[in-house]
Amino acid sequence: MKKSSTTVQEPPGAVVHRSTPPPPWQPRTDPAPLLPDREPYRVLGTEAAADTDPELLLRLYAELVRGRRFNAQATALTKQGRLAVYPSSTGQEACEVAAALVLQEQDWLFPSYRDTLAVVARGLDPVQALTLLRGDWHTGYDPREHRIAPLSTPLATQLPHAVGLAHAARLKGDDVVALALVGDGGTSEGDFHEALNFAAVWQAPVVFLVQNNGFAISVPLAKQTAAPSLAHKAVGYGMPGRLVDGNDAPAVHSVLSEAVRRARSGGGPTLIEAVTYRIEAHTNADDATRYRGDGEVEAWRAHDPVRLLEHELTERGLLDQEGIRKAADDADAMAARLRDGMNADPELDPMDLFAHVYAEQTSQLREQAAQLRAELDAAQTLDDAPGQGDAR
Ligand SMILES: Cc1ncc(C[n+]2csc(CCOP(=O)(O)OP(=O)(O)O)c2C)c(N)n1
Ligand SMILES: [Mg+2]
Repeated sequence: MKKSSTTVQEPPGAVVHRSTPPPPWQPRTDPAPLLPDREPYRVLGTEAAADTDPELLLRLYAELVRGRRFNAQATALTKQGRLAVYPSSTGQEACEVAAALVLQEQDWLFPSYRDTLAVVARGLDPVQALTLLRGDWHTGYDPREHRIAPLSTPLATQLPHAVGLAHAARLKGDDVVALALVGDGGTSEGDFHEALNFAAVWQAPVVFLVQNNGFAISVPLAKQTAAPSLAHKAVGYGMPGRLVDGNDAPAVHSVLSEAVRRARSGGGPTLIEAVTYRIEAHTNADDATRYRGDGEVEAWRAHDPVRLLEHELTERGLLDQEGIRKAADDADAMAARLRDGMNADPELDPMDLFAHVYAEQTSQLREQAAQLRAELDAAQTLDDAPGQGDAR
């Protein structure tokens, strides 16, 4: 069949679209160096272990042993009614300890509710560190004095704060790095996105450490994200993503140190995913047997951060039975001090509930404060009345 050809007549004044190639395109930064390695970085059991400073290994070991003991003691205090709630970091001690050790005094730590150990390893008094979880008084310490932000319960809200502080410090010319800790579940929050986006755009001196402990309460990672790894998320923001074995203390210390160094020297933020496992339940109020099997827990117990480092140190003759006992004794002494501190009833003024919340109190809070004041005064009058003290 003969093809008919038609000629389209352009109406007068019509814009004729001619296909021309768009302006040349290329990625704004090369994504290859931002990508995490295929395997989490490890030091223990590899050649890198021999290059690690023995003094650092011993320091890490002592802190891990104290950390393990701290977790056990804090959990016991919940059973004794001395602590309202405790989210244990048993199994995650390597991340906690390394996070505290890589920071300099002028730096800032932004912890979540699971990071009491990092806060204590940074030097905060353990009783102060547990004040919030005892439910006694706001944060329990002065964040500015210790350069430790409050232990954040609302997920990921500490991340934009860390970025803001780091950016402000840079604008002022202060030598400050912010290290922000967050869980795997926290990476699904909008605050995570906003923090990482701003951090990269501003090249803020901030490091994000995601402790991927496998769960957000009962939600496993597979239901949390379809990303190849949490570290891969970094690439979308234009910062490097690093993957590390979160139970290998010198490995976490090394990856964190490098990121902190980079941030300090103006190289911008890093996202680090530490692959670890939450050995205990989410908190003492959770029953983990309802959503995971013993086999999984046992497999991770065999990759225990304390035993891994202990093995390395004993193999290399840097630690003997006496050293192991000494570390355990030191941890026991810390636990005894913690027990004593937590068993002492704190002197509290209930009116403090209303202080330090708003710069200007709302009318509802003023009303509630007045109501509480009246109730406290009435109770006091009753107490003061002769022979009436026991009548209430
Ligand atoms: C904004 C917000 N949403 C929900 C919660 C309730 N919540 C408390 S802990 C938690 C799981 C968090 O899991 P992950 O970030 O992995 O931290 P992990 O507890 O494992 O350390 C959730 C959903 C919360 N605290 N804050
Ligand atoms: Mg988690």
